Amino acid sequence: MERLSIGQRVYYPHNQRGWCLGKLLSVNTLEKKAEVEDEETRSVERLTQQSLPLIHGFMENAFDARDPELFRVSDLHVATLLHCVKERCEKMKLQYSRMGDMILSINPFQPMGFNSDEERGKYLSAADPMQLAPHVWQISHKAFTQIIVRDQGNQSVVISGESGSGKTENTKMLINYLGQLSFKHSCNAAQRQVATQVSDRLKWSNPILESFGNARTVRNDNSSRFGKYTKLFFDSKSGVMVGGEMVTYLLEKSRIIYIAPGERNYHVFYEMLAGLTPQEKAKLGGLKDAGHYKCLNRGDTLTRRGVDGRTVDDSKEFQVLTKAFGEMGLGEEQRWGIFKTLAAVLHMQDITFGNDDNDKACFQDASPLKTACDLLGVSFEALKPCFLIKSTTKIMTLQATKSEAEGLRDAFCKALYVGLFDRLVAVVNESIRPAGGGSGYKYIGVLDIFGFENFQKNSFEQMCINFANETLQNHYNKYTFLNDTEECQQEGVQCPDVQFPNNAACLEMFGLSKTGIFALLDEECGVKTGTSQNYTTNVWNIWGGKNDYFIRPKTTIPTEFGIRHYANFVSYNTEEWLEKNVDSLKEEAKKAVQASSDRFISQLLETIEAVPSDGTRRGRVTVASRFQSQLLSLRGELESTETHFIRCVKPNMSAQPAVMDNLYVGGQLESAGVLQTIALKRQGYPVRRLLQSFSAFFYLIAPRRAVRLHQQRVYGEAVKIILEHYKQFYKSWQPTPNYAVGRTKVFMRGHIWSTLERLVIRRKRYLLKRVIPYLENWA
Ligand code: AD9
Ligand code: MG
Repeated sequence: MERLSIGQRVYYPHNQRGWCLGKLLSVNTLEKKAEVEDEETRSVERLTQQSLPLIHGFMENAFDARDPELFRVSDLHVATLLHCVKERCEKMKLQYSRMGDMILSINPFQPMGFNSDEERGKYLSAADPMQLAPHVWQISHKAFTQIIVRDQGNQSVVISGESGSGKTENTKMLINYLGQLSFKHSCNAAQRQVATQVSDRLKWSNPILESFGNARTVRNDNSSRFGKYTKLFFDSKSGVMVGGEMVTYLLEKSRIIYIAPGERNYHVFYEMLAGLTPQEKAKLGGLKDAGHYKCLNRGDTLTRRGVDGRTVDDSKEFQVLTKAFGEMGLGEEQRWGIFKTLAAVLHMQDITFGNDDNDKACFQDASPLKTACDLLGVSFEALKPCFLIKSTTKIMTLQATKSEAEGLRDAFCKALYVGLFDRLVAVVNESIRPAGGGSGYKYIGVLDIFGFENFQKNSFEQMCINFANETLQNHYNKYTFLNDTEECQQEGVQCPDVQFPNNAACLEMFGLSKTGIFALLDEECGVKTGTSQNYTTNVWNIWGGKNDYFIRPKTTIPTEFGIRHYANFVSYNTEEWLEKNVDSLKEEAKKAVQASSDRFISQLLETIEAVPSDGTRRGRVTVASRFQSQLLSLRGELESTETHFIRCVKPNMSAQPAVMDNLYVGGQLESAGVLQTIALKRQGYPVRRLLQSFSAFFYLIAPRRAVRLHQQRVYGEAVKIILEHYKQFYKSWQPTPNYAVGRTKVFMRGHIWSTLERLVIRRKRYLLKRVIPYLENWA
């Protein structure tokens, strides 16, 4: 525990309310107890052994909430940072702060004036937008300047934060701004046409991809259930955006069949059912309302809230969607192909199976399948056996049980939906791809991935999502750390041995080629008799007690294990992982669809891998291995660019504007690397100031020689003298090195800066109280 005095204002950790401010009433070091009077509630809180060492003295003037640069918070502690951010969010109603080169964004959960088109215009027309208040637009501006003005290499923007923290909204703003910048740079009609066309198409791709790839979850009413990396190509001479390209990652398939309480299926189903006319619904096999379908109503939630906090009108969204189809060049035939596929998925969910005399599956009601086949233009006779037969070899045919038949039906629905999603991404790509492909152009890549998730029950999807976030975190750590080292080298300052938070061992545990958590799953999938329990036992045996990130649960039933992710501890339940890891679309089903009389539908399953009829799984590309290799290439891609980071924070769980939950946000600041970055800087030299501004700031308390040197503009020497001078008086400045004077900047530890700052403040107060009134009287 720090040395604290009774009556002092302190931050203390409260179990429910996170870091709070209070007055220290008593401390009993022998019994390891303390009492604090909370400033907000006025209640007396008794602190025990665990929280006692965490009490942290409140420092006056530790931060100025009006200052958007969080690195200038002089007391680098999570509580101080949290209170600074809280004041900016709650009192000043601000969304963005700066952390050096990064932007920290707190989801405002309401439309804000500073995000308006008018404000954007100010950034676009400013001589130097970096001088304006922090905003994601500055990241766009910076990335653009790097490739167009400074002729640097390709750029990327990584937007991270947990689910519902505002990544997707920020991504849209970033891309939109780049489109505007491109337009601003176009000098003739032809260029203007290209610039407008590309950014319009990018804009219209949003309603399509969000309808098909976003859904309401308990964390976010518009949660992205896929990752998206958008590359925007620029003509480096003119600065005009000439096209784009999108890569998507791992759309969550299970949602098409199963949704948890309080959640919805993909938006498009509700939008379509709300927006189609009764005649159109009749044409689609007699579609009913969303409430009718189990796969849509199971979550007991049929609506969602929009950006303004009000319930979204799904039928209006449907109009936007159909307009977007038109803008993307999708004709009537293709649009109907899309609706027919969606309708077929819904109808097929109504197929019911029963048991025949041999306890094997038979259709109880096959009419929904007939309807679906008619819509898909697929032969009923060809598709029917795909649900009833498990495998066929030369020797025998194995019939499916009732639950296996249901599984085969669901796999078919998932394949259709994922195929449709992939097709739409391809349509978007075709419409934005630059003439001749992207080679020869510089690009800015923007990554908006599904945020870190921790539900009550976490399955395979959550593990993939969290693994992706873990991978990005690793990129962030390395990147920040290396940048730090680089600045030291440029300034000719020796870098202290900085320990950066390294989650490499966690990533390795997932990715090792034979014993990794993913490889073990693939191996189990290759075993005919494989089960998720065997898989879990293997994971327990290999990783239990051997890796700090792995937690083996106390239970003896092997269906669970826990991972200490960078953001939080997550307990995973491994039921159905084998099925989820292997695409189980049957080859015959794929062939039946490929033979469809509808051209659009016949091409839908091209990207989907199918299982051979003999039922073997060995040697096939699994979901896990595909996802891993996708992430690996994304990683390589990011490493080849200059990355800019935007850290998004969700202020509270209930999506309320301007309310910050200390405990929740404190956790995010700590885990998202915000504090790790600061801690990292703290181990090194967190405070870095230009020599001139440092010597100007401490002019009032500088020894005479330093003042003289400052006047002669020999700032480096002046700074050295100031620091040497005060070093004599402060024990805490030992042992060295505590500071270093570089070529253009002075590097120092936080306490040196705060000591000097206190001295300056005291001197100013003295002057204000004593000298100035005296001078005034005298005048
Ligand atoms: V997830 O990982 O995809 O589940 P995101 O993408 O981080 O998540 P998203 O951008 O979808 O979160 O934001 C969640 C919700 O917060 C939005 O649907 C809006 O209702 C709200 N939001 C986010 N950003 C803003 C904003 N700049 N202004 C107003 C916002 N509301
Ligand atoms: Mg999102």
